[in-house]
Amino acid sequence: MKKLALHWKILIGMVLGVVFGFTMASFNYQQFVLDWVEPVGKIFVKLLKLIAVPLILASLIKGVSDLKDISKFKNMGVRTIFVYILTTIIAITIGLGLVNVLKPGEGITPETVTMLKEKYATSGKAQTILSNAQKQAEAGPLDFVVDMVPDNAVTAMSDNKLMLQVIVFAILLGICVLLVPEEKAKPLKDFFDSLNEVILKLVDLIMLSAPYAVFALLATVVVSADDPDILIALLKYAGVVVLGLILMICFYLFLIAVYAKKSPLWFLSQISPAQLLAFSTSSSAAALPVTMERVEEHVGVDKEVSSFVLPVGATINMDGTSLYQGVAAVFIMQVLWPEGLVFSNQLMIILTALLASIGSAAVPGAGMVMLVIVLEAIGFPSDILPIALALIFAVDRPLDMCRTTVNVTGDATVSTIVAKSLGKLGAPKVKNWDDNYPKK
Ligand code: DAS
Repeated sequence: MKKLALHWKILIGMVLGVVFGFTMASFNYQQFVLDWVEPVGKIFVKLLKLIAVPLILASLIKGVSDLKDISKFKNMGVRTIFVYILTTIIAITIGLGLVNVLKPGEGITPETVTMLKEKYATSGKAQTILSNAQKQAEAGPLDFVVDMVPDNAVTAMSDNKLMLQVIVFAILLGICVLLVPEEKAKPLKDFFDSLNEVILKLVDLIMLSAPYAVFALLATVVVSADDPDILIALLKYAGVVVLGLILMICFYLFLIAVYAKKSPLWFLSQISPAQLLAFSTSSSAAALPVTMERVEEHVGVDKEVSSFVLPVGATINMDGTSLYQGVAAVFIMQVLWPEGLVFSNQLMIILTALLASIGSAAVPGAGMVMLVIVLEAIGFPSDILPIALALIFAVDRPLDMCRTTVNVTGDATVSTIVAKSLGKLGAPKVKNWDDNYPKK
């Protein structure tokens, strides 16, 4: 029997995980899942994060040093940042258009607001998000640039949240490899070349456990979900976010068909393992090694492009997050602060959600922390911020899974388009999905 493709195995793992989660919850065995099943998912995410930094370092240094000259790198950098900003602005605009037309906030009754306020507004999670957001808000306008510059290579590589510092360090090193005489640079280039290959093989190895890991991750999400009545009250809001995210995926597929001249369905099937991991882990950083492996080996994007575009995208390009922030900010105003629904605030949301998505870390729940920045920027009353968070908290995790999937899809799309524009989009290195994976 033909071996089942990896993405089908992952999908089956996810479905079984959801079924298992609901079954265990119906028999009140949530704690069993949290004690004995959740750790499997946590180990898997830790392994993926473990290889993210060395993979970025190796592939970026190799990618930059493979460029014939620095002007090519500059050219690629400008195109990448331009397309990233453009897709993010389009994402926010789609979100704002939908939330203003469909008005999900108008269906929320005062009783629902009271119920959510009592349940979440004083919860530790809401306070944590507020305090994290406060730290972000106190930062100066250029602090995020200063934070990008590493002052210690080891600490930069020790914390996934400092991924931008690793990228800056790797780019500097890669440029210097270009500048020193070939015979001096060769040993280092060869080292990072082989390190990159070895780590990509490690990605393949880790991915063999993906179906079991997503089973654990999805079962955990299901047993940790909130009471269905709250989820139902927020269904219209969640539906508007998901509809916007689906439109964003359609926009990406349009770009793949028109600019990259590739079949959208083929493209989706090639990157689907990365999307499924993004969905299961709610972390672009955790999915990054798989996104890089799929885009390089299964889509055919040259390493010179993917090694730069994807790590940068995982940290600063979050189209799904920015769309969600646009919808959430207006939804919250529709329920709690209708007087704030003026056109100038909508324009301000576009600017601040763009900056907030750049500043959001590629980890679960980051988008909600930065949403507070967006709300504060439009003058949302700070005394009801905890209630605003309480309003959307119950459905944030499933929406985070969806928006992270769009974040990853956007990065893969932009890397394919930039590669095509630079003549660096070739044939996939891997024909069949399992060519990569160690044979039994
Ligand atoms: N979970 C974040 C990511 O990894 C996105 C978000 O929180 O909005 O992309």
